[in-house]
Amino acid sequence: MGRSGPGRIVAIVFSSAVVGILSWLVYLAFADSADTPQSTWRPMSDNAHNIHTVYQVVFYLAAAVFVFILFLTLLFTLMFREREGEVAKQFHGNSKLEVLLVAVPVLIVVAMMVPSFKAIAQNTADPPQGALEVVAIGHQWWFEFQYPELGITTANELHVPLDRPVSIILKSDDVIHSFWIPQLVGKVDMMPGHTNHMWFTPDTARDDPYFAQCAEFCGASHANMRFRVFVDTAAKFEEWSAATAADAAKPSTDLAKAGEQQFTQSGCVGCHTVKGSPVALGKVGPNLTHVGSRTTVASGVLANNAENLHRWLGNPASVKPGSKMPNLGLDEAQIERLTAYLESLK
Ligand code: HEC
Ligand SMILES: [Cu+2]
Repeated sequence: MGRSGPGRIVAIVFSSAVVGILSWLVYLAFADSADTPQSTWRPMSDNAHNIHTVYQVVFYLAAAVFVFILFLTLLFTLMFREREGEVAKQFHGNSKLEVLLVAVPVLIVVAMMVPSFKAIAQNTADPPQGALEVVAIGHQWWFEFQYPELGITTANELHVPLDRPVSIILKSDDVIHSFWIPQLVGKVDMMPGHTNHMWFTPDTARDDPYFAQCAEFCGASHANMRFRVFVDTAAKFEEWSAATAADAAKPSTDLAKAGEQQFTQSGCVGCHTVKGSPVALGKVGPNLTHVGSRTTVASGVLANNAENLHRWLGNPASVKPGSKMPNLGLDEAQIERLTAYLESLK
């Protein structure tokens, strides 16, 4: 079968070159994307490493199959193409080939299955002793974080200490959401009426946040339901948790004091908690006790600054379509005061 001599060599060289160039382009695309902040190709926790190992096994096996099949397709197309004096021949009933065609895929599937089962068993095991417990609750469209042992309730920015296992208890207040920090852990569903668990041990502290987001379509602002994770050194985490467990700072400027009153008058207190305030006890929206210390507002969508707070208070739905925070029809002076108050909540 096939032809011999220079024709075959040309076909092999040509097919290899095409497949080689294609593979190189695919590789470049991936090598580049490895540095993007949501890439799972830079795992930074024990369980993220486990998941990445499975991913690599599957990815490289699939890549090998792809390259090999592409190469054979090109090669055979060239070698066995119809030409003057050549007649296409059909054959069937080659049992050696058939056994091979079943055995090789079975081996490939087993090679993917073993590390998958191992990773699933590790990731769903009980968290190690001494893990820090965090209850994460999904809301349309923001994340609430409670640290029962530290007396902290916060939102949209999760702080965890380096090298200590973190046990996440996942719940939902309304519809199904999914908790995903690509470089650290996930994704696991947050279900109404059912509690899920997972854990991870972050291995790289840094000042930059890890980006995270809801990974289960949950309505109009699903794409705007993000959060940030800060992996702090033990000392920095200690500092953060002491500050965050404390009552809110009292406003010191006249404008911020006026803002505190406005906060009650405009009914913000019915939906938001500010720890230490006798009236701000609402549980509908994010806990704002230390909102002034967060880097973002509106679940990671806006940088936390005066301009963006204006924008948010002026019309939340312009930032997040369908937002559960209503447009309260505030005038410019009211927004000014409220912004000063919110910024004072360090
Ligand atoms: C009916 C309940 C409700 C009222 C009243 C309300 N909010 Fe909200 N607020 C929410 C909800 C829900 C969110 C979360 C929205 C989201 O991120 O999708 C929110 C988010 C916020 C945020 C962003 C917090 C963060 O960490 O991302 C700020 C700031 C805020 N509200 C301030 C106010 C102020 C000031 C008032 C009063 C003028 C007010 N809210 C009134 C429900 C309410
Ligand atoms: Cu979602």
